[in-house]
Amino acid sequence: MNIPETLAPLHRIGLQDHELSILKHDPPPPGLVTMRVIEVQRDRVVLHDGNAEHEAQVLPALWRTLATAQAPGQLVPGDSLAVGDWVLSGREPDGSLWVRQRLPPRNQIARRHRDESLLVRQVLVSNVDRVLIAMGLDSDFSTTRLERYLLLVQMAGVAAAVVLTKADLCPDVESRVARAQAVVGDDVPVLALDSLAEAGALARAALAPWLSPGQTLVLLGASGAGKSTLTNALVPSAPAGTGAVRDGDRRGRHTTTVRTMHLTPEGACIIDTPGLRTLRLDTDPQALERGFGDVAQLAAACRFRDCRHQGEPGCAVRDGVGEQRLKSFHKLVREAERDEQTVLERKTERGRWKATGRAVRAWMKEKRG
Ligand SMILES: Nc1nc2c(ncn2[C@@H]2O[C@H](COP(=O)(O)OP(=O)(O)O)[C@@H](O)[C@H]2O)c(=O)[nH]1
Ligand SMILES: [Mg+2]
Ligand SMILES: [Zn+2]
Repeated sequence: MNIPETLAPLHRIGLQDHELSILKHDPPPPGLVTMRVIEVQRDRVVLHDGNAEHEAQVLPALWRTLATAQAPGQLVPGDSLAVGDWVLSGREPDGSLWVRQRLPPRNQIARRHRDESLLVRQVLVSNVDRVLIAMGLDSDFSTTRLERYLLLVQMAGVAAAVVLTKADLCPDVESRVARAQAVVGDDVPVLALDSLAEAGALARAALAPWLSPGQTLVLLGASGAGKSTLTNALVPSAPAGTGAVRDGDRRGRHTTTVRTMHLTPEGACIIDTPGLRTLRLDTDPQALERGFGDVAQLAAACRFRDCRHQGEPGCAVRDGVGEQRLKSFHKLVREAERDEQTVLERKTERGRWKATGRAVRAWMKEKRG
């Protein structure tokens, strides 16, 4: 990649060919500067220009446009600025910095989230090269959760690795590593480590293959999995919140939107995230089957083309994949179907109210003459 000198600082914070070609093709208007989002709060963001951090506000029109965006064929609307995004921002005469545009992301990791009664799409992080799925080898260990996180990552088209933390607390590391490896398949690396050992040196060595300059990594996993501890091991200079000061001064529900990017000494960008209480995949049943590669492959040999692999005669999937695997698949399909149902019902309901409203107005008009 041939980087113009002016963009060199951005390369240090993860700028890649995708953004470079956008910026070359469509240079930012005078006064607007390209920066990366490293933290998102409810009412403001923190940006990095490759040299320093800057607090900024976001134009309400940009929030609105993103929030109501709905990709074609997508069930649930919603897009938002996320950590990892590249944005164009400019300073006002009063010195305040405003985000005006977002460059189209190269990828997004998003989940479906129920916000009060509405189903929305919530972007967790954008423009990442690899997701490290963190899971503790203690009581946090769960192969079904691992399966779900892996699908989230793979369906976003992003590479994954599984980092099993707290190896020091687990008496049978090898068998758990083997179980995790069996769930994720041979193409996804699985490693076990003790993030606290040798002041984090062990963790840094284990993750070295993914820490090359300009790489963006994100840590995902349940609360308590050891994500912040690992971040601290990788970024000794900028401690992430392990329940310490940085997290403590953030209030209430705002905390849940904070995802912070740090630079490692090797030059990689690492994004720590808060744990997700629920992880609802943003997908439909058809895409889900494609996501379960083994199911999709076997399904071609089922006798019925619309086989649901639930005991139909001549089902190749039922015999070919493990019982647990099939159970996970059906559970996720049911979840996706329920979401579809919810959205359709709400649409019908809205339609009914509109029709009632029209009837009432017509009746009133008639009465008034
Ligand atoms: N013994 C041990 N404890 C760990 C390890 N990784 C994390 N912890 C502890 O697990 C707890 C939760 O870790 P934290 O990083 O805050 O989890 P997060 O919620 O995923 O960010 C903390 O008390 C850490 O000290 C590890 O590899 N070994
Ligand atoms: Mg944490
Ligand atoms: Zn079948």
